[in-house]
Amino acid sequence: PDGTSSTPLLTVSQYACKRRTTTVNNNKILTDALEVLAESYEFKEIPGRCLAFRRASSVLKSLPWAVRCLRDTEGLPCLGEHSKAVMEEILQSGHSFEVEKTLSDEKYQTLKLFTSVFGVGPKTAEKWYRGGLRSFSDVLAAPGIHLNRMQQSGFLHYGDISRAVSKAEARALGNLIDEAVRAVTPDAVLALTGGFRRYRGKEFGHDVDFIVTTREPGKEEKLLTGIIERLKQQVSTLFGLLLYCEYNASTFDMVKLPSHQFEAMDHFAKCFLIVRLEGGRVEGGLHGAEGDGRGWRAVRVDLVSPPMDRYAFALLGWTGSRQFERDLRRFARAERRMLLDNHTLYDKTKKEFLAATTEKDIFAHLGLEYIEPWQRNA
Ligand code: TTP
Ligand code: MN
Ligand code: MN
Ligand code: MN
Repeated sequence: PDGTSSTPLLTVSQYACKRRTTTVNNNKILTDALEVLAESYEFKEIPGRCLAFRRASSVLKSLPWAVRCLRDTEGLPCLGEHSKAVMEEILQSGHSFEVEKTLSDEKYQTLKLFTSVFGVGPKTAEKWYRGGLRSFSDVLAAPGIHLNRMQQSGFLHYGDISRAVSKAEARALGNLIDEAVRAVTPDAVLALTGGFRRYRGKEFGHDVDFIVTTREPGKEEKLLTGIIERLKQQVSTLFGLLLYCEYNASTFDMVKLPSHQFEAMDHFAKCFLIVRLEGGRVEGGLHGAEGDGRGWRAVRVDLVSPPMDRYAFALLGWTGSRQFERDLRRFARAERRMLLDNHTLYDKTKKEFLAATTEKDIFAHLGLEYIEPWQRNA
């Protein structure tokens, strides 16, 4: 190497599960732009285009160097003509006309705002938009709009739960959940998953995700309901700890083959919570309408409870990132004739389920090099 070229010496795989992606993003200006377009095609329900922009963005995130001109990207996978045109414009002028137009588009802005509320997905956001609603006050004042319990909590705690969760807050929550878990079953297994398992350098997440299970077969569901009961009973300075709780019972059925859908929800018992965390004055104090003059904040927490023999699959599936998971499944299917989801790995050639007790077992079954959680930020 003569040091004059910044092009990669090693080939970059089209699969995120064959790349190492930390939270250090050397191409943030480009990936932010591509993700705006991905999101706008998601709102428009054009999944193919959405995915194309997400893949392009993900490849750029994995690069240990900054793209300076389009020539630097020669040989990189997943960069289509459209993505390249957007990149070229930004590299040359600092802006992309299409991205700026999208960002100033009323529909994009409104759907982005509405989907930022806990419990409001693209379908509901679209319906509200078509009904002429443009702001939260429009929604809250509109006659005939029924908000479900989740959405009501989403609006009630909007300021707090749209504010990033710090590592210190995630740790405090871990202690709180751990205490509840120990009180129910001393031999339970509790592990941090989701974004906070992937971040090393990065300090913030949008919620805190945990896997909880027990070595006693069939007891994992009771464990989860036990933890919820315990949290409900716990009071801190006159207030309950649980501000919101949606519990989904297990619909897990071993006979089912892994789903072909990428975004399919898994069938384990789980709950989506909003927890009241005391001592919220971490990292520069509280902000926003809710924050002033209080010593607490609301935090989103997810708990999932797989049976112990499904633990490795659930951990791998919940650690993310979403793009990493999509490509793990795509790789399994296209390159190995295997079906992977949060519950199982099925070999279509051998017609058998492959057992795993650790994530490493699953990577090995797939013939993939092990990728550490903090390298899965695809
Ligand atoms: P999220 O908590 O939504 O995302 P994240 O933790 O990766 O990032 P953030 O900091 O923004 O919270 O989901 C975590 C992972 O769990 C994600 O890869 C998707 C997966 N997941 C499932 O597999 N099944 C589910 O039912 C849900 C809700 C998530
Ligand atoms: Mn998360
Ligand atoms: Mn998220
Ligand atoms: Mn989550």
